[in-house]
Amino acid sequence: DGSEEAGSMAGEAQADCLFCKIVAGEVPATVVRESETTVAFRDINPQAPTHVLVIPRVHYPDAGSLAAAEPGIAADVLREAAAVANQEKADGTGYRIVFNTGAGAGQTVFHAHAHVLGGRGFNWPPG
Ligand code: DGP
Repeated sequence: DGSEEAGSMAGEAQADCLFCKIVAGEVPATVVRESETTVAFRDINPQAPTHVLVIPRVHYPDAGSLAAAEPGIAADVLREAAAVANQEKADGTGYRIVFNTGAGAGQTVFHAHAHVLGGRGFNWPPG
């Protein structure tokens, strides 16, 4: 009925979201890949020789809500994550794709993102 405020509509850019600002080019980032629906850029605090974040251009707070609303774009994020690993030559030795979901799991930026980590070995269980 048009009563929903524009700023709160699903998938729309959020004025206070750091990753929406990176998508818009308002905050600089070292972009390594782009697609129609995603942007991939280096993490500012790398935890491995390859540490790239793949984000959807649309705003959803986490990977699960993205997948529920936009399954095609969630698949794009996964495909781009694998393409980053290949581009970084991290796929030969194995790499890790991580979606921290919720503060208790270490999520600090509430715009869905995949961490692509590679270039070293990884332990299981994770910390
Ligand atoms: P998470 O903790 O899963 O929400 O991951 C958020 C990641 O975002 C964290 O590894 C650090 C990274 N990060 C935070 N601020 C910036 C930024 O301004 N630029 C870049 N490139 N990465 C950022």
